[in-house]
Amino acid sequence: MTTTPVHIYGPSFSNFVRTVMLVCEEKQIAYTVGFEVNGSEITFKGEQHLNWHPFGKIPVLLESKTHAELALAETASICRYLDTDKQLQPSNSQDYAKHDALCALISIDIDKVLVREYLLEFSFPKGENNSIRFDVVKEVQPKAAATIAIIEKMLNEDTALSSQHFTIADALLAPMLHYISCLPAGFNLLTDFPKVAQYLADLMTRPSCQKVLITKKL
Ligand SMILES: N[C@@H](CCC(=O)N[C@@H](CS)C(=O)NCC(=O)O)C(=O)O
Repeated sequence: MTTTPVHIYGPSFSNFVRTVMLVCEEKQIAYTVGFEVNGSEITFKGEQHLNWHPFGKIPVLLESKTHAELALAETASICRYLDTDKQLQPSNSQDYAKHDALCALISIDIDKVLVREYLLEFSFPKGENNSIRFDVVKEVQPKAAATIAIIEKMLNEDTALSSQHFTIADALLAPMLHYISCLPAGFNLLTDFPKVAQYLADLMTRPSCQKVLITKKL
């Protein structure tokens, strides 16, 4: 692809930034990560960021080539771009399409419940004096558990997740599940879902996951 490292704009604690980091690790693509680009801090949701991503989301992949500069938004699209030899995606066209749909389900619906509605209340609490609103957590918990149950069901079926081959779908899901597994007892929903717990344990044997999925703070 390129000898100059790609840059992943965004903080390394973000689940989606971690997804791109995992893909870079798996593919041995050199990368840097953070809000600093070429020595300058690029303000989150500032003019430059909004030029790269109209909704000011992260990550944005930045790549400099001799003749062109690329700023690419949207995690799954970034991952597909980096996966030039398609090693992280099924080759059969139907399986390829199903994997693509799975990536959308994970990055839209699963992320919405597990990260936006559940995990973020622990990491960026919105209660008084920045305290965790346990009433909010308790209200969302059944929905979050139902979402993990959907993943458990997927693991019983023939999906890209259940294969032994690491895919972009795994890279999308692993950071979310890892953060859930780091929650205190009673909130770590994985304990009720043995297949999901085993799936994460298997992923955590990979050097990429051991390197990227480290801190507990989202
Ligand atoms: N559809 C986007 C979603 C990315 C996203 O939601 N990123 C979060 C951080 S993990 C973010 O930018 N949050 C800030 C915001 O929504 O304003 C993608 O798949 O890349």
